[in-house]
Amino acid sequence: MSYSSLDIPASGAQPFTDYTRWRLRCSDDGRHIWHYLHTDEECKDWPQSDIDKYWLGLPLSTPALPTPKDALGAARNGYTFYKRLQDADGHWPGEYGGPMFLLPGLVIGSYITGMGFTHEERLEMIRYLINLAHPDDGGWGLHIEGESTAFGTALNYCVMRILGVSPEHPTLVKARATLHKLGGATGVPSWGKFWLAVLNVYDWDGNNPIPPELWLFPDFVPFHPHKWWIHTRTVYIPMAYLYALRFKMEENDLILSLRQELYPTDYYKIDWPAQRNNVCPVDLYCPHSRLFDAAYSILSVYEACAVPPLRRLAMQKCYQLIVQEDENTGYQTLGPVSKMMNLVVRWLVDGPESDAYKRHRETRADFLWIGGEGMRMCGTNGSQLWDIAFITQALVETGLGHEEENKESLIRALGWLDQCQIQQNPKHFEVSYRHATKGAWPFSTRTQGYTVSDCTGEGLKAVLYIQEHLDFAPKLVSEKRMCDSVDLLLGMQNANGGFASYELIRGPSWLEMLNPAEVFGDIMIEHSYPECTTSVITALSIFRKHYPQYRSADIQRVIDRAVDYLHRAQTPEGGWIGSWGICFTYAAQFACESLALVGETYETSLYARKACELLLRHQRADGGWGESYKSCETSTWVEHERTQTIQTCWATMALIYARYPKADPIERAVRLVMSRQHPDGSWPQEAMEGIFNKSVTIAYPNFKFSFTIWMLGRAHRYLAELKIQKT
Ligand code: LAN
Repeated sequence: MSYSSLDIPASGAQPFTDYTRWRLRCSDDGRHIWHYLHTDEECKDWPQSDIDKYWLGLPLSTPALPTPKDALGAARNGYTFYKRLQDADGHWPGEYGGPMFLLPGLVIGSYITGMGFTHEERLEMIRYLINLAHPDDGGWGLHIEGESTAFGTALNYCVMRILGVSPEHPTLVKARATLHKLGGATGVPSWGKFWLAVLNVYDWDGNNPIPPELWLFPDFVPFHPHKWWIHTRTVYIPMAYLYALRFKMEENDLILSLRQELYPTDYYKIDWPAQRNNVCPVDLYCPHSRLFDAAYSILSVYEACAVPPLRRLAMQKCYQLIVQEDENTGYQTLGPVSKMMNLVVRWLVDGPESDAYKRHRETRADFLWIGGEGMRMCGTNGSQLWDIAFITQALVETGLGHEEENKESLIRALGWLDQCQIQQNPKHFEVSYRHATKGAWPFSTRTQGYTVSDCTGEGLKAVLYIQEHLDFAPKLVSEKRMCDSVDLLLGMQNANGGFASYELIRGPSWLEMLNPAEVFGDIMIEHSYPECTTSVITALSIFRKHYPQYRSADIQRVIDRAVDYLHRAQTPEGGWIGSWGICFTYAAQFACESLALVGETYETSLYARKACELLLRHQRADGGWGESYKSCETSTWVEHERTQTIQTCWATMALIYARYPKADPIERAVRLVMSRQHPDGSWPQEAMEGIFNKSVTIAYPNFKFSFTIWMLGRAHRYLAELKIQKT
């Protein structure tokens, strides 16, 4: 298959499609699919909703609300606006973009397997890349806030070309010059080398070995891949399969041309084996260790004499794991990278007529999102559970949930939370090395179906808040189902007392020295994370208040050990390093909440006091806080050039949880957050909120509603309490 060439304007400022024709449909268990309507008739039958308009960046006809008199009034206005963005099924859809290495997998994988895009999707993906090209040098980075890298630039260059853009388009002329300045595509990191090799514009000899035979070792071997972090192993399974085959798509004119365009030197004279460890310095976050180099020299020798029957057996095992993963997740798979790699394998083995291919095509749409700048690929099939869990807790805690006009919205949200809980273990459970899922809440949807410790914690809390605090709420989630969720959480504590993301830590920490991805940190094994740990502590603490008889001794023991971990994880300055949100402000909010639930506050605990003092040292003259994502890269506080509303909310929530005794810093933060609110109750989008693998930012645009509303409502109550105490 090839896409026809397109005549593309130089600027992406104006949409390439008619934005009044895009519609988001949420179906089943919270699937998000954007449709483009072709006729006026269709548009009349399916009018554009506020949700569509908001996410497309079109103006909403929202009235200016009465000027809020106090923080609670501002929170109320915030929810009056945000309620419009709730889907009929009860959840809040949203964009989940940020990484710039996802669209390449989507487009290259689709190109290879002959899976087309609609004309409108193509146009808006191209526009997205035109808009996201770095304004100075025209390249693309690892994520939307990062500087241009060889990875981002080479791979997104291919995307534009595959989608039909001429190499003479000004965006590509500029990007190509930047790529050549960075040394060309030979310097892309290993995941880029993989995709380029599959596309047949990079030689397989330029890749370090990815032997599928690792899966044939007995499970107890310390480096067995089932002990790796689940994202890493899930990506390496289809990679190993395709590496073993040295699969590459057939040559065509575009490929021959890309071989000229991507390299400053003659493609046919490149010394490929010498490129295996060639990574452009700008791209490099996690350099290879000596152990890595030694292990890969051995693997390279093995590669030259790999035994065919063993290799076939290993490939069979990988294929079987791929099928199991597809079936376990309704073809969503764990994430967008493995999704597209699994598709290539299923296309190769099962063929384009197979059911697997069709299911992959259907679910590919779940990862596409159209926003103001064009169409992007999301980091998962959405952040549905994560977003609904925060806003519902915020509504209950601020008291807004008790207000008549919000009751129906909360009941709908509870309905969504109820259906989202996973009630069985995966179809292929132990055989595919999965952790139990019975009782869990996932990050996105039930069908995607992965247990995440903190998503389970926050999901359980959200249900408890609504069902136990709102007398009008039905008890949709039974006690038994909450106990399932508690059982699951109790079983997820690591030996160090902390909680990891999807599973228990399975592998030894020295495995991190074998991280082959170069651009990400800490991806080889699970680690305990302060945020995941604190969500579990808070969930268990709140659960036992309502159900004190259930496994109380186990809960107590787990909480004690988790709090001990949290104490140990605090830095000497008084912070916790956030791994999934930026950064110290994010982690402080979670940590202070859990400390407070076990009775540790500013007055009673040195840990809470140090946390407050650290935060106060960073409060700015305007009353807010602002941290750059570089805090996560360097594990030290790096100021952002602008104060960030959401981080201001996280820091203030931390102070409130810790019961910081002075009103002034909280009042100043409240004023800052109120000053940023629009007259219709909404807040503008600011910098990226989330992070993963130390180096990649990711968007949580719904946070600008949940955490603002939550903080303002809580601050209102807390400041009133402080006043009473004073008098
Ligand atoms: C996420 C998103 C949510 C996040 C939290 C729940 C916030 C966290 O507390 C636990 C880890 C988790 C579930 C998480 C893990 C890594 C994800 C899935 C992501 C950051 C979203 C995208 C990212 C995934 C790895 C992106 C694909 C890239 C690869 C390197 C495979």
